[in-house]
Amino acid sequence: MLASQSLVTPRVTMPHVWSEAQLLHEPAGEVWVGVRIPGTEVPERAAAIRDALDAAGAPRHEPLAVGPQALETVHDPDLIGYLESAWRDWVESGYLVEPGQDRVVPYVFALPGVAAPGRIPAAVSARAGAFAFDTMTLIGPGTFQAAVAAASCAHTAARLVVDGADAAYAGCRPPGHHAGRRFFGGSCYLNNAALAADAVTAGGARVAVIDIDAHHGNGTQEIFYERSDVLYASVHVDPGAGWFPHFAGFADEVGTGAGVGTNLNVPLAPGAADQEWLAAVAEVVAAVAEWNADRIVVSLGVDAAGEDPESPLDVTGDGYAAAGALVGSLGMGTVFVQEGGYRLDTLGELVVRALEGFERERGRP
Ligand code: SP5
Ligand code: ZN
Repeated sequence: MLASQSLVTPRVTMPHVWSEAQLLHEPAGEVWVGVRIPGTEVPERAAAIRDALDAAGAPRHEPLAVGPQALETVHDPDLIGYLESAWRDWVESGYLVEPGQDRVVPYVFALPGVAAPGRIPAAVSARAGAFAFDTMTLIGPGTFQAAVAAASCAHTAARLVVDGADAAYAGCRPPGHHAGRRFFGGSCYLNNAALAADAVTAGGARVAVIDIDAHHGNGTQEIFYERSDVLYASVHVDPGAGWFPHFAGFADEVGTGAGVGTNLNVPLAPGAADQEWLAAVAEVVAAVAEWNADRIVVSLGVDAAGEDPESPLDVTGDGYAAAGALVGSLGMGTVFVQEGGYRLDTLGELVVRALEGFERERGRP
């Protein structure tokens, strides 16, 4: 064997779809209760996951750029157009100088009753409020390019699975599951997992999105709420106990219209650890099997880990490996899409543990 080849058996063999362009998004903090604080969704997150997967032997794939047509399967063209132009308009309007704001931040919000549906303000200062649901999801010079790169990773991973791969992992960053058809927030701009899910419905497949990020994926839920061919099932910290995204993620949200019965929320109490968390993941996996899904998209956030700065759950590396195995037991083509996870010292290894658990259950094809 050549010296340059690894002597270590790969721990992860599925393709890892990754683009360096995802590092171009520098949120430079977040505005929380009106105060600019250091952000948690930093480029170092993505680099840490990339490096852990490289070390685990996962083969890297470059994504194919996703175009507007694919993005418009899950997003309103107005949101895409806004995100594309927001930074340039902000600069041209002079806000970098007066009042001296170096990121796009909303100051008014288009709540029902305040704004007619679809209204986009003339003032650039007000425009963000037509689409943003929080003040923490800032837009800078590289944000749109990085968000499109992340979406491209998800879409390419989905294509690999449609073309017959057993599984693929998309190292998406910025994350996506809080972005809805016409809104963004929660550090998310474009919904990577929803894009992957829509792509794997190819050929009429029934698709289940299993969301194990610590937070409820309110954007993914909203996008598929009326669809009968996509089941959204999520395990997350209870918004009723005071946790982000605050307004959605409750157990009584079951879908609407044709989508009734295709939305499942399993909220957990703050402090829940492996035992309760895995019981909830097992409940969701059983529901997915019962529903007769053909393909799976996993919104893989690792922020449910103990001591993650953004969540009060207490899941271990063994817990993530067991969750990966539970998903693997479904025996279906699976697209993993990265969501949150903010402990820079552990998040790469947690992702590896989840994927390794999945592949071990599958007998490493
Ligand atoms: C993708 C993802 O995991 N998004 C979750 C973002 C959750 N952000 C919630 C922020 C709540 C306020 N945190 C302020 C911490 C101050 N110490
Ligand atoms: Zn999260």
